Amino acid sequence: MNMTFRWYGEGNDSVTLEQIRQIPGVKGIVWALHNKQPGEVWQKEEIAEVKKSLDKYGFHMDVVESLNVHDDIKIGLPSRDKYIENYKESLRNLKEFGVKVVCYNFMPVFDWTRTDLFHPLPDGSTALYYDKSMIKDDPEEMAQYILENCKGYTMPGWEPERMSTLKELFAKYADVTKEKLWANLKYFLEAIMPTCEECDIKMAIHQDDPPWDIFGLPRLLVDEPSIDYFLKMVDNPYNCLTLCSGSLSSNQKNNVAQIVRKHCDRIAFAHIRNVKHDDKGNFSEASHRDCDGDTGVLEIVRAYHDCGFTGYVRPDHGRHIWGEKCRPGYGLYDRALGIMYLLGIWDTLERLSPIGK
Ligand code: DNO
Repeated sequence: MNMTFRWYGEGNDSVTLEQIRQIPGVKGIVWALHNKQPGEVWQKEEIAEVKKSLDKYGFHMDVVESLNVHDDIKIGLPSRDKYIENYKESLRNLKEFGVKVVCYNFMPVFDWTRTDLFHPLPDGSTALYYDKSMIKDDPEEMAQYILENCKGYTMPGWEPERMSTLKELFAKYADVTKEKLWANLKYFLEAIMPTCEECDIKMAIHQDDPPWDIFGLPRLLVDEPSIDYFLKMVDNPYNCLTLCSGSLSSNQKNNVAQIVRKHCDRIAFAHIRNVKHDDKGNFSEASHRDCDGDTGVLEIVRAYHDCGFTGYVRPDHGRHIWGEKCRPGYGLYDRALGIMYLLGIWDTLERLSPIGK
């Protein structure tokens, strides 16, 4: 596995590249141009700036998370073709810098959603938390609540400017049924696949988080059957997954290790994290240690190893521990502990049965 770490960029992250370099085993930085709006072309000079900062520390920049998809593409408006052309141009520019995998999602309106970004845990740390009962409320109320309780941080897709246009966004999505959303995703992927082949860049879709409809908006990639459908819908080796163990495990019926075994050749990027459920169907994020949550981290890592996985991996959301002030889920300490845990399992499996030997 090729271990990576997500970093939000110079001046935009409490974690520094110096610090990341001291986490054993990290080869590359998962990055993005976070100031760009969906639909804008990522210019070569902007990408070159990131490359310069990563080169200083010897990190690769093979994985982008995320090159976001414009709402008009998801909604299927005539203007989508223009945004698809822009997307292709960004891919061509990324290719110049050796980018191999582009993570993205196809969630309407919101990206991932939590109701509490700093939920206290019994050990005195805090973590991201999802309380089902709060989501039934009006999305505007929810957005307001999140903005007031996020301590100045935002989840991607929940930016205050975007939230101020929530009513219009919902109106635009009013006719987008699940079937239409699938068709729009197919249209988008079929349009960009030739560019991906030409650039040797894999598109790696992230599952919907949480993996069920929210606020009446359809969600597509939620379980094994929908993943099967997606991969068949555009059956091309460049149409891949970012398999997110935590997102899928928010639904306890999902068996992530089984999905890994079934589709390993189409997983370009693995997000590994742990969630813990309570009996009301709410969940909190937990340490990466298998027994601290319900995701089945050990079985998942074992499945990747059995499949001889050589793709990119990153630890996903960590708790906020040791008083760290950081982006929700994206501090240094708990993700670094996560890496050591994942590599501990991996190295043991490798010792017992080396991949390729
Ligand atoms: C959450 C992340 C997501 C992910 C996007 C991919 O922490 O995994 O925000 O980056 O959904 O487009």
